[in-house]
Formats: sequence, structure tokens, C-alpha cells
Amino acid sequence: MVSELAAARRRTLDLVAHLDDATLERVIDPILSPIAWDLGHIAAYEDLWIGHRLGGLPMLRPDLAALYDAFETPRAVRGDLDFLRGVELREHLDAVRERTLEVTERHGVTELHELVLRHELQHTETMLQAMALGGLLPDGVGVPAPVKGGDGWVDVPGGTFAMGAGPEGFAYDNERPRHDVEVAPFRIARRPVTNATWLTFTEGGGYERRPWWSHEAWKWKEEYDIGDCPRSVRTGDPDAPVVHVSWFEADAFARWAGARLPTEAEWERAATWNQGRELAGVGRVWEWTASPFVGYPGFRPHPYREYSEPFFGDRHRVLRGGSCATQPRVASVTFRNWDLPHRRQLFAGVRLALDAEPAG
Ligand code: AVJ
Ligand code: FE
Repeated sequence: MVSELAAARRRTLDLVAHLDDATLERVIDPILSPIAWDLGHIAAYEDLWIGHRLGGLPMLRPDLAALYDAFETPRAVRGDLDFLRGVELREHLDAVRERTLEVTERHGVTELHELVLRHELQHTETMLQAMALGGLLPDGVGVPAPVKGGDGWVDVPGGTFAMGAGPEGFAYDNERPRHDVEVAPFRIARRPVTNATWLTFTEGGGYERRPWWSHEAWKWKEEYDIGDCPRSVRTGDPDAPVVHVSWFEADAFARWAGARLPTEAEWERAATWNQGRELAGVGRVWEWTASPFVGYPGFRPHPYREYSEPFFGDRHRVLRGGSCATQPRVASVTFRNWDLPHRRQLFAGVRLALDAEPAG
């Protein structure tokens, strides 16, 4: 675990090595934090869970706790804060890590270590989102690879399956408890929707004509003047999955294609019933599902109460699978990501679904 934490930190710092301090400190987009805030927040989270909660030590910098608390300090105001910068920021990351090593010697490795490690890995994806928005991605990073072999459907049989993470090992609270879910037979696309197909939608008037768009989605599109598809639809590999589309666009696209988004249960069923062998391109882009982010029956917050529960309800939609910016350790088949339906900063695309053909 200690060497895994060290490897994660090397990667985090490598990812920002090409950015100068002014770039790290500026607000690249108001829906995201300055990258330097993410870095300080990674340290603050580690200090809270390992140094303070596990080790029983006072926080190293209690004065910074509120500033780095995601709830007390919403993203929109983070640009104005006196967050750590430059050398002071790097020294704080090191100082927290040093205490983590001491506490680990005393208490051993716990599930809180896994929580802290994954938290850092998740924030590196957030940092990559900021870089994508700012045109700051290093070459070849954050670009989903093409999925060859064409479109087509995989028939998934209906039935009852065990959804969610079992009781052993690390999983986030929202993945538990594992529970039986019944799904009707359905079809799911072999690969995610590609740039080439999305371009057909765009050029066929997909963004100009009303019928495919829900009322809410159309309102969002008009109000924010989003134009049409993300730029990468035109500049990316035609066989690469479309990326940086919102749920609203994914939903409209699916209707245009005569299909629909899979439910979250269908997605997990498809990814597990045949070890997911027939699904190509999983892990290239997050895949929007039709489902709102809600707790499974019997949900219990653990150990980090603010991780999932405050986001439950009908506002957020679930994404599954993982993206080219996701570390594999974070993206298991039971992992649930979520965001608001109008958000486009995620490395998110679409895999379509259909009801099964009626028998006979
Ligand atoms: C699971 C990616 C939605 O970034 O809001 C990071 C992960 N939670 N710090 C997010 C998270 C607290 C979370 N997502
Ligand atoms: Fe966080």
C-alpha cells in the first residue's frame, strides 16, 4: 500500500509537470476548481483520514480544513481562496505523506488507506477534465482510443442477477448492499457510439430540430447556447467513442437513433453476465445510463458520509465503466459515477440499448 500511494503521487505530480504555477492557480472553468486546489485538497483529505481520524493526531493545518472541504467551499468560489500554492503546496503534500507513513507503521494498512488512494486517483481525473477544458492536455492523454470492428447489438438474456459489490473487500458505500435485480431481456450496443455516428446526428440537424430533445434538454441547449457537438467529434478518430457529451445530448441522440440509454441495472448485467466479453471498448469513456443516482435498498453511509448520500435523488444521473482518464483501480464493474445531466466536462460518451425483439 505504501508503494502504491507513492506511485499514485508520482503520477499525480507527473500529470501537472508541464503546467506552470500561474496555470495551476487560475480558474480554467468555473465548474471546476483550480488544479492547485485539487492538489491541496488531496493532501487535506489524506491528513483528515489518516493523520487525524486513524492516527488521532491534530490536523497538520486545521486552518485550511474549511477551505479544502468540498461542501463548505463549493467549486464556484474556489478561485478566490487563499489555497496553497507553489513550494508551500508541494511541501504540504510531502509533510502530510510523511505523517501517513508514521501512522501506517503504528496502525497498519486499513480501508481508509484505500479510500485515500482512490480519492487521489479520482481527483487526477478531475484535474484532467480541467486540462481538457483549458486545452492543456499533454499529447495523447485523455483521448479515447478507437474501437474497431463495427457496430451491432449484443443480446442479453433477462433474469435475476446480484447487483452491486459483495461484502468483502473495498467498495464505496453506494455500491452496497449487493441485491437481486430482475431485468427483462434487452440488447446493448457492442461498442460505444463513435465520433463518425455522432457526426451523422449533428449534420442531420440533430442539434437544430426539436423532436428528439426532452423539454428540459431543449431549454438547456437554448439557454446556454451550447452550439452543436463537442469539437472532438470532428477532429477525433471516426472510430473513437464520442466524448464530452452531456446526458441531455446522449438522451436526444439515443432517441434519434431509435434506441435508448441502458438503465444502470442493464449496464451492470451486460458487463457481468458473460464477463462482459461481448462488450467492446469498456473503459474508453464513461457511459451515461438512464438511471438517477439513488441508494440501493438498505444503503448505509460508510465511512465517508459526504461521498454519496448528499447526491442521491433525481438530480444526478449514473455513469458506468470508466474512461481513458480513469485509473483502472477506481473503475470496477460495480463502480457508480454520477453527474448532473447538463455537464459536459466528463470523459463521457454513450452506449445504446434497446428492448429485446418480442419472441416469435
Ligand atoms: C465520484 C467522481 C462524482 O469528484 O465529485 C472526490 C469523487 N468525491 N472527492 C466527485 C469525489 C470526493 C466524486 N465522483
Ligand atoms: Fe475530493
